[in-house]
Amino acid sequence: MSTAVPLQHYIDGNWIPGSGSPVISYNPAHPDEVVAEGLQASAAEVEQAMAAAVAVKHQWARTPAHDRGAVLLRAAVVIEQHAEAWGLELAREEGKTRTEGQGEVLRAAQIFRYYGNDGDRGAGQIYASPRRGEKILVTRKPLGVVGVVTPFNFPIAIPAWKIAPALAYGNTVVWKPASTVPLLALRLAQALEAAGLPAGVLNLLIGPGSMGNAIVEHPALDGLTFTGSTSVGRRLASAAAGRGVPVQAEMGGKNPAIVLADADLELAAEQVMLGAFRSTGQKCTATSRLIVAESIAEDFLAMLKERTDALVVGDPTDPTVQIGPVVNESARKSILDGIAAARSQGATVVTGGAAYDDGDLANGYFVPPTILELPPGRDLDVWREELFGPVLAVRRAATVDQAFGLANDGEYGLSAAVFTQDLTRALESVDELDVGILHVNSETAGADPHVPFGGAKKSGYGPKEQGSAAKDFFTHTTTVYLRGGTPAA
Ligand code: UN1
Repeated sequence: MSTAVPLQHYIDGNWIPGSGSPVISYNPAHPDEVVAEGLQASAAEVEQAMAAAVAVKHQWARTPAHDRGAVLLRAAVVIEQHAEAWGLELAREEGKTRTEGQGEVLRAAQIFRYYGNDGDRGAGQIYASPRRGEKILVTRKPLGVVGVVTPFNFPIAIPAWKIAPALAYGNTVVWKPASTVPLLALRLAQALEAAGLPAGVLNLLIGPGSMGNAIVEHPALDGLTFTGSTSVGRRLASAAAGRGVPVQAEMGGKNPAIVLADADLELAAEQVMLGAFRSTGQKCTATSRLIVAESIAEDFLAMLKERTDALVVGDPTDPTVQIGPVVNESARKSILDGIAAARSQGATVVTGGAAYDDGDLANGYFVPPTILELPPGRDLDVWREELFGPVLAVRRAATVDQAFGLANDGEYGLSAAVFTQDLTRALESVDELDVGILHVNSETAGADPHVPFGGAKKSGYGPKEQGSAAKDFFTHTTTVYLRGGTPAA
């Protein structure tokens, strides 16, 4: 068994112990094993971190974009060099598999590389002027001090896709990661320190949820980016908006996969299984609803059940394991309660559905991959409420229109997948499905750094993330009406 890693905060270029109450992260596969521990930051450290970020904000904003990008590119190299070790730590602390953990670390490196190179791309636009002797330039400037609040489920990739553009476009950062899974936050800050990021430009505070409030209420805050639960996101977004601070919040999802009668069923079954159960369903983009054409439903559900039952559930650091635990006891309990409620409301269990009752799987925070079919024509909570675990709710649709209608039925609109080989149907789905991300013949999760990421409807608030959307959020424009002297006659 490895020893616990000491947790520290990174403020103004120094690693310091906190002065708050203890913070301990556990291995969710073996809850008696401590992964990392230390003391939380308290109000005094929030103050120091904000002051440090304010003190260097003009200097960092004035640093040429190329030089800021060079720091990010060096950080990408450091992250990549540690992919195996940090991926294993991620698996031990969060519960996703070792392969996924390593993949996530490499994804963080890819994101840093993308934004690192952005310093050498365009920095604005030039427009013609209706007046002779004038050009109109639209230039970009950083917001200033940005608060970054990140969730447990992608403890390095989500921070990367917020922090890399924030820094690339000249902002300084005060970052509060989820305290349930804090270790990879230390690793990312270490990578940036090793890459030569100047002191104060990034400040990391490990603390309780209430620290998010302290950051958003701080008078020096110039922007806030958040990913996490809908309830916390709405609270922080409204606090930020109330103070006139630009805010970006990525929140819940209840993402449907639609399998039409003409789909490649083998491909669809594999992708739906991966979308629903990879990372133990703990992605805001995970597939949590399946809408299957009535005529192929029996065959498709049998194929899906067979694949699901073949999944190896266990300690995610074991390379043969495909599904790890959920993050902690309260997550396990709320997911199992959601399954029990669905069953008592009349859902049929296709597979899974009951807690593990002995051995390692009962001791760790494991939830079996579960598929529940709703009774015909009835609406259940499991169709609408995000459980953030390995639970897939199924309904059958008699027509394509009904399938699209069921997919749009809900307050969220993050991602959707549609499985069909009919181009006409695929194109219809682009028009009909009210989502931020649509996958045609691939699972609902997954996101590339060069294109916008975020949801429609209640899944997101404010500008989207990644690609050019990140520049839109992390900068504001200055429109310059530029003239020289009197133009020649
Ligand atoms: C992915 O689909 O690979 O919190 C990333 C989340 C999302 C990230 C999803 N913001 O799960």
